Parts: sequence; C-alpha cells; structure tokens
Amino acid sequence: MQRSLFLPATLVSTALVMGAVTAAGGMTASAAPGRTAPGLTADGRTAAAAAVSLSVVPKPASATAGSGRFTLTRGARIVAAPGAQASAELSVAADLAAYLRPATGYRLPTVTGTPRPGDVVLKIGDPGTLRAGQQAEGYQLDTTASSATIEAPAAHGLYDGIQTFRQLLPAWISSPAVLPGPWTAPAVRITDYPRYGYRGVLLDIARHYESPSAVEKLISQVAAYKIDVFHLHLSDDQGFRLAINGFPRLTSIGSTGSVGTGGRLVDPGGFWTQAQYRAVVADAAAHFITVVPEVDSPGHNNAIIMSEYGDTRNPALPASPHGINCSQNNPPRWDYTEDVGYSALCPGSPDTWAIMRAIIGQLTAATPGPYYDLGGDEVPASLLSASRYAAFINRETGIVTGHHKTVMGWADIAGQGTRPPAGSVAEYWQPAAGSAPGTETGREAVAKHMKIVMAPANHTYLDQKYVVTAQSSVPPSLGMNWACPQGCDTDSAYDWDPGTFVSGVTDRNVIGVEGDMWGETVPNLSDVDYMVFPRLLAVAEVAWSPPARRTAASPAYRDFLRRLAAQGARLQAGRVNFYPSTEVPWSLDITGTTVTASARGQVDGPLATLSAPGFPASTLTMCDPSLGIGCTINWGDGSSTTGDVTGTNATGTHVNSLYVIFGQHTYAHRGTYHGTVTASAGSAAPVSAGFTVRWP
Ligand code: TNX
Repeated sequence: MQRSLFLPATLVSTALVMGAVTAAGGMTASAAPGRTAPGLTADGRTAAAAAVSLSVVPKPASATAGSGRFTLTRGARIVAAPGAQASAELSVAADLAAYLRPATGYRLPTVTGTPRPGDVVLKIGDPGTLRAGQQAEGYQLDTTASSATIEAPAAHGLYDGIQTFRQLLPAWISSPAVLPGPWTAPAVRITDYPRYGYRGVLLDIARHYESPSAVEKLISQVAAYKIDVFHLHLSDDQGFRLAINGFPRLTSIGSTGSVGTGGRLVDPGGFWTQAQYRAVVADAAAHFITVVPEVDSPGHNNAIIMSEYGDTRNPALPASPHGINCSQNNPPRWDYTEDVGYSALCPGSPDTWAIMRAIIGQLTAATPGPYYDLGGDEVPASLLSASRYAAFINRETGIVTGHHKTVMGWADIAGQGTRPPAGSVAEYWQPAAGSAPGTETGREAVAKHMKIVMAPANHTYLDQKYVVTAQSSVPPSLGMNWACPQGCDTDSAYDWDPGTFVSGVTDRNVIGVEGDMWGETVPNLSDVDYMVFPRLLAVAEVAWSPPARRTAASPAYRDFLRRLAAQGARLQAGRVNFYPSTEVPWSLDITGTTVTASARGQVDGPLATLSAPGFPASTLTMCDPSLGIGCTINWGDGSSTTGDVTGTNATGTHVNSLYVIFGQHTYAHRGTYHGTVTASAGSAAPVSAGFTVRWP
C-alpha cells in the first residue's frame, strides 16, 4: 500500500493500548508498551484522537496524537516567553511570522508576554523530555485545540521546531500569495532531535556559476528540511568564483569559464565579491545554516593555474609563477569538459603558497563557521607522488589551523603520510560499502582520529541521473551516472545507513551526512532544484531521523513515500521545482478561493488551485478523468457541473505547474454560497476544497 496509512478507527485504540502506534502514519510511540491505560496514551490523550496522519519530513523521533486541531486565525500572535532568552525567542518568532504571513495574510505580531488562546508560543527552555545529547537541537512541539507551543533548550532547536510546525499546517502555507485557508494543524506532541549535527548539502558553483540570490533561494528551500550545513564548492578546473584581494587574475581570468560549449556560450561564468560571499554566509546563518567553503586543492584547480601561471608582474608572487603548474599540460590549457584528474598545484613552489595563503586567509576571515574545506580529492600519482601530495596537504593543514579553523576535506586526505589534526573532518564519497576496495579511506580517517561526514556517491550524489522509465521525462543531458549506472532515485537516497555503511566507520566517528549537487551538467537553479528535490529529503531524513530499516520493501520506506508525496504540494505551493519521481505515490491537494458573482449572479472564473505533481493533464479544456484530471463543482445551491482546468504539463526539467480549476454558473438568488470543488487524477485519492461565492 502506498498512499494513505490512516488506521481504521477500530484498530487505533488497539494499537494505542499496545503502545505500537500513536500518531498513525508510522510515527513511533513515545509511550512504552503496556504502561498506559486502555484508550489513553501516556500523557492522557485520548485514543479516539489518534487517527492523525503526519506528513513531516524528516520524520520526528516521536509523535503522539492529541485530540482536535489547532487553528491559526487572523488574531493570532507569536509569543515569546519573557525572560533572559526573550530576544532569541523573538528572533525565531520573527522567522515564523515571516513564513506564515504571505499565505495567511495575517499580521501575526511577535510579542513578549502572556499567551492568549490561539497564540503560537516559543520558549527557550528545557521541556524535560530531551536527554543530554539532544539539547543542541532538540525541541518539543505541542499543538492542542487552543494553542501551539514549541520549547527547545537552544535557539537552533526552536528553529527546527518551527520547520516542523510549518509542515503540520496545510501545504498551501508555503504559497507566496494569500490563500483562504483554513490554517489548521492536528493536535500532537512531538519530541524530536537529530541523529547527526551535520546535515549538509553541497553546491558546486565552480562548474556552473550561480548567483548569490540563486544560492539564497536554495538555502531557504533546504532549511525547511532541517539542513544545517551549506558546503560551497567555490573552485574547480573550470572556474574560480570568489574575488581574492591581491590576485585579480583569479577572477578576471579564472571566473570566466564553466563546463560547456567553449565554456562560455552556455554559461558566461561569474564570481562573487567578498561582500556578496559574506552576505550569503549571513543569510545562511539566519537559517541556522553553517557555510563550509571549499577551494579544492592540490588537484581540481586548473582555473587557479590558468589565472596565475602568467601572473609575472604580481609582487605577491615571490618566485616564477610558472612553477605552480604540476598539471598534465605544460603550459596549462583550458579544458571545459567534465574531465577530472589532469591539474595539480606544485607543493614545492613558493608561489603556490603565496596564492593559497591569500585564499585561505581571506576566505577564513569571511567565514564565521568552524570549518575550512581544502578539497584534496582525485590527484593522480602521475602528477603528484603520494609523498608530494601528503606534503601539500600537511602544509595547507598548517595554514588552515593557523586561522583557527577545523580542516575538512574529501576522505582522500586521510591517506599515506598525511597528518590531519585529530578532529579534522573527512568526507567519505566513494560508492563502495562494507570493506570493499575504496572503503579504506574511511578506516584511514578513523585511524587518524578524524570525524567523518558520509556522502557515498551512490546514495547522496544529487548530480547522478534519476532512474529513467517509460513514464519519466528526464532529459538525457542532465546528470552524470558514474556512481549510478542504472540511475539513482529516491529509494537509493533513502536506503542506507551512515553508521554501518563502511566497515570500521560507526556513529562514534560519523558527525553527519551530506547530499552533493555537483554542477557539471546543471546550468541554473531550476535544474539544481530538479536534481536536489525530492532526493535531498531522503538524505535529510537519513541525517535527522533515528536509524530504521529503510529497504525498498520496508514499512519505513512506504511511510517515507507517503510523507514525501505530501511534500509535492508544499514544494509546488512554494514554487520549488522538483522531479516528480515515478517512485513516489504523489497525492493531490486542492485549495479554494472566494469569488464575487456579477450583478446578474454569474460566476465565470477560477474556483480552486490543484496540486497534482506527476499527473499529466490535457489542459485548457473541460475536466475529463480520461484525459488526466477530473473535476466536479458543487455550487452550493443544489446544482453541480463539470469544470475546466488549465495549467502547464511537465516539460524537460520542469515539474508540471499547479492546475487551476474554473467554472461557470448563474445563481438564481442573491446570497452567500459555499460550494465544493472535487478533483481526481489517476489512482490518487480524490480531493475537495470549499469555495465561497458572494452575490450581494
Ligand atoms: C567526483 S566527489 C568528484 C567531483 C565531481 C563528481 C561528479 C569528489 C570528491 N570529486 O569533482 O564533480 O564526482 O559526480
């Protein structure tokens, strides 16, 4: 079964008594089996209320259904509890208000004081249900018929809690334009905390340039799923993307390329000023996201070499800049293809270090977060022997730690001869699992007392092609497939465990998980979104939620798919592009409008908006189930008709648009009418929304 996991009413109380299920839909009970009275959960909530189906991603650690629903109304306020933490609470309150205002149109003032019924309360404090290791981001969320309260020991947890709260409200809450609601959330108690503190996404703006505003859009999109690290790949063979004082050629030359036709026809390249970089870092911080900057070295840097090889008049270079080039080609030349492994900076050149010191010094100064990522991947021994490679990494490590940053790099940096300080971070990216060849980098990192971020390419590389089926419309130009020869879809992003993937690498070493959006084939944010969503949601759940058996046949995966399906409308309402994967049992969602009839009682216009991701429709026509979308309009005066539907079907790398349902009708008498639009598509459960017609 793939769609609804509502429990039949008769099963609900039995399940509760057994302590097996509290919130239907697979949320784990927080009550121990056998300790609650029949019909009651541990905290006295009634069994009858338990038929609530949460669609939160990532799945909370525990959820217990309450009775009734919380309704966010026009008069609601976001209330910070008075006390020493009020200003931190108010800042998260402002974030929540900003999330909720566009769709509701409510004022939602943020205040300190005593809550009134209907308010949303944010409190920094210990809810008493979190253990020691769960304080940094843990939170407790309680919605009842009269209040919504989020309490967390720290502001980060409070922020995580408001992301969950948003997902308890209807998907349409992410609309940038006002919609009628109603804005209700099921009554529930959620006690939640992450498995890992590092939940990352990497964006490669080196292979294809992305503007600061595009990156900020992505940051706000991923924050909704509790991603808290943004790993920014700033430099690679095809481009260098950040202005570095004293080295103008790094951007006047290095930024002008990208992967593609001649490097320029498809994408003109580009770079950020340091002020723009700082602004993005600040924007990320406002979303509780830490930026990890990466300038890959000593390989993957033809752009640096092309820029500085001829920089003979630069007083900052003490020797001859030709000496920096240890690449395959001498003199170096641009290669705008997807090739890797042909470039290397020479560890023995003083000019190499003049350049690297400037980059690391300026980039760490602009980065408040604890990490600096020096890259370190894919340098063939034909360019640098193991000892010269290790010499490079060791020297660079000294510069990074000299700037008080934690060294991070691809797990290659844990190899022979390197001396990363204990606590440095290795990112494991090989697809190999267990103890297969390729996994030794993980064990080498553990042996050197490094921490590990898990990013096995066949589970977390968001640039890998999707699985193409007869029904899917993925363009062949998009994505690489070296780690996923058959394609990698939602199931591969979900079905793995970071703590057991590599033999010898356990949760004692692993600090987190990262989804990596490499940029070779991805020229714009819309395509980035198409590759990132929905797979990143699986990666986010693996990073946040407690371990589970996540195979394709597991109950956990079925439950994940159901919750993921509900995210489709949320993404569509928020204007986020995504791939309507054929693995996901996408569901329908609908919202109605309020219309005013003409002087003669006529209505001719839009009545509802329908989210139907992945359901192709023949549009600009009368609704016809056999052509995709069926719709029936009940006008509230005893009559009903079939409506029309418009919208845009999926094309190339665009999910289909939201569909709009129209109708024509003439009322006989003045008044206010409450009608209903019911829509259906494919085998999805039909959905209905109310609309209001006023004929004054
Ligand atoms: C491998 S992961 C790379 C990247 C590519 C990516 C493409 C890693 C450390 N190196 O340079 O962009 O594959 O999938």
